[in-house]
Amino acid sequence: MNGVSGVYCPDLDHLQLKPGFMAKKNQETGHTAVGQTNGTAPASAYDSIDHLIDLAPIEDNDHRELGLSDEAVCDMYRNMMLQRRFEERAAQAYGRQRIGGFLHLYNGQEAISAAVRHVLRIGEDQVITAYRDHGLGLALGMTPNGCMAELFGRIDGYSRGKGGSMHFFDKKNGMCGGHGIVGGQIPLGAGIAFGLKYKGTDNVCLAFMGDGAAQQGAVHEAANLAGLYDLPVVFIVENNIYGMGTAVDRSSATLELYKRGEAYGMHCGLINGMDVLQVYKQLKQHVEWARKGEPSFVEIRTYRYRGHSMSDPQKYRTKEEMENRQNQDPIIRLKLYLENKGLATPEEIDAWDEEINQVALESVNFAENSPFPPVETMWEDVYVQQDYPFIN
Ligand SMILES: Cc1ncc(C[n+]2csc(CCOP(=O)(O)OP(=O)(O)O)c2C)c(N)n1
Ligand SMILES: [Mg+2]
Repeated sequence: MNGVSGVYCPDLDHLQLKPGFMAKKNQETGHTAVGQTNGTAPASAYDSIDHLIDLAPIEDNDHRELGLSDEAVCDMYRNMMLQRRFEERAAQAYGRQRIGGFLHLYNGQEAISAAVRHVLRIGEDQVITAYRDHGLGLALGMTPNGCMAELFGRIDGYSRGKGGSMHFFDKKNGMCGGHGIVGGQIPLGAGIAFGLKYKGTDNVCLAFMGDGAAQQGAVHEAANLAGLYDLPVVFIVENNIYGMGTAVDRSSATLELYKRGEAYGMHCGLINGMDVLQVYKQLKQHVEWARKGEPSFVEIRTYRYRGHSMSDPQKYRTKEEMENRQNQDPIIRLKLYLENKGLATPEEIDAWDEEINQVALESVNFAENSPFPPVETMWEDVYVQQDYPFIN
């Protein structure tokens, strides 16, 4: 038993799993327990993470050469900022106990969703993700008010307050959730892609998962079928290095997760998720392939600034590691780009920031003033099919 209360985490070192690999990793990281979520951070974790998980190269991109208008790149900035401020307000509201259940924040990963916003045909293409879903929802066009009301469990939320943080859905903008079972959304994503192809469209599905989810068996079954049936899908691993408190070098036999697509006859891609233009550039190519029925398996290396959820004491990583990643913040990076290219002055950007701050604040007011759904509606919206045999 290690220090995690109530959780049995055996020390596996003596089993000599993969002698040349695990033993070395353990030496480097000082980790002693699988699923370590408590205790002190290993002294060398900072070095080992940076050494093991390189964020991948960033090119010297120019948005116009990538086919993005000035307005589009300014929109990317504003949308990333909206995601950041919205979640900061959500975290505060959680602290005031206005939000119940889990709350998993996306802070640090916003460049991915902001790029998706400009790569997709929103409303026609489909997106499915796990429980860390606020950023993608806001990027696809879900309103901050409707999202915050959903977090508060209020009737004006997207699922009338019955879905909560982990289950953001919005049919109009192609947001297919919001799923709490790790990896469970990936076969669903393959199914959505199958449907898009079956209907004869050239729309695509982006199916997101975490680095932890990438180890799930169902992911591989779905990937195999996608390769076999030439499905219009891009599987995207948002590798933020941790699955709860377990670093990816402790959960994955190999660290180049994107190469898994090779086994299923797909395009593979590795993307630096701290630069929105880089994400846009590479993701656009994968989406174009998907429209032609050529699926991809993509790994986007990123970092989450907050704990796994609000109750995570984050003892598994060091301050230095965090600071090093935050120094590469995608919002600050794009802000500098906008200024350097003369797309916006610092004063204009400050004015946007202030406006966005107000929008996020207003969403909290909106949610506070929205009623809870009536108890009688508890069993409504459970099944779509009205004559489903188990309803009564
Ligand atoms: C099937 C299943 N197993 C375990 C859990 C508990 N759990 C919730 S989140 C999580 C970690 C997933 O990490 P990752 O896929 O990297 O996503 P991230 O939280 O980093 O975005 C685990 C193990 C779960 N929800 N579902
Ligand atoms: Mg992760």
